[in-house]
Amino acid sequence: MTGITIALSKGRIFEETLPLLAAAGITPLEDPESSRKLILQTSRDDVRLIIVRASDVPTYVEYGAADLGIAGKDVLLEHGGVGLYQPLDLEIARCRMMVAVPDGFDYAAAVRQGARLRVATKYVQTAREHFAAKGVHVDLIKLYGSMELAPLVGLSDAIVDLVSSGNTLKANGLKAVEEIAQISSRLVVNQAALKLKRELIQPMLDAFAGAIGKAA
Ligand code: PRT
Ligand code: MG
Repeated sequence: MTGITIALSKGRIFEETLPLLAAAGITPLEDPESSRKLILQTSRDDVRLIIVRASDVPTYVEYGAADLGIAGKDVLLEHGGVGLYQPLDLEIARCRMMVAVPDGFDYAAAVRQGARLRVATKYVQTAREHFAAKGVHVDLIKLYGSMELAPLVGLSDAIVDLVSSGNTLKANGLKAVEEIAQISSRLVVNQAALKLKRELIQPMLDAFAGAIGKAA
């Protein structure tokens, strides 16, 4: 393919990416929420979008199945970012990766006492590094979603999850006790594609860079 393939997930990343794409003259010809297509043509003959799971974006770009992708820092931390060039923080889909526990749980005391904590999360690698750096002993339990449920049914003492408004924690009787990372979405580029298709990719990077922070 001589054109450019951009991998992104539907939902909040797709929505918040639209103004950035528009700045590069790219308008999707279909809406991924209503269309079942996974390859979307755009207003530009030389650009197509592929719709993948948020956590799969780095994989498509790493192997060159997509030239560019847009992925949350959470996903990139967990993936490791091997083989990916990350030129731009797009400042979209912002949130924080936090440690959270039930309202009545004294996290600071548990840490002080050197207690061994069971932590449920989708972000096993990132959580392992975080707690190791703090010298906190943890048993990590891998989940694929709805982490907030785990402490409520005795699966874990704590969770590591993303928090934006805090409403999900609150609704489930949980509180955030520690920040692991500030999260926003990044543009990722396949390193070989950047060399081979620079005349197509560079103007796109410039257009995205010029549009960051200007969307509503
Ligand atoms: O949904 P799916 O399993 O396919 O994948 P995904 O959940 O990774 O995708 P998606 O589209 O939900 O999220 C894509 C990216 O958006 C993530 O990788 C983050 O970088 C970013 N993002 C920003 C968020 C949030 N904010 C967010 N609040 N991703 C998830 N959440 C969830 C969070 O996990 C928690 O369950 O929203 C809930 C908390 O929200 P508040 O507002 O109640 O605090
Ligand atoms: Mg989701």
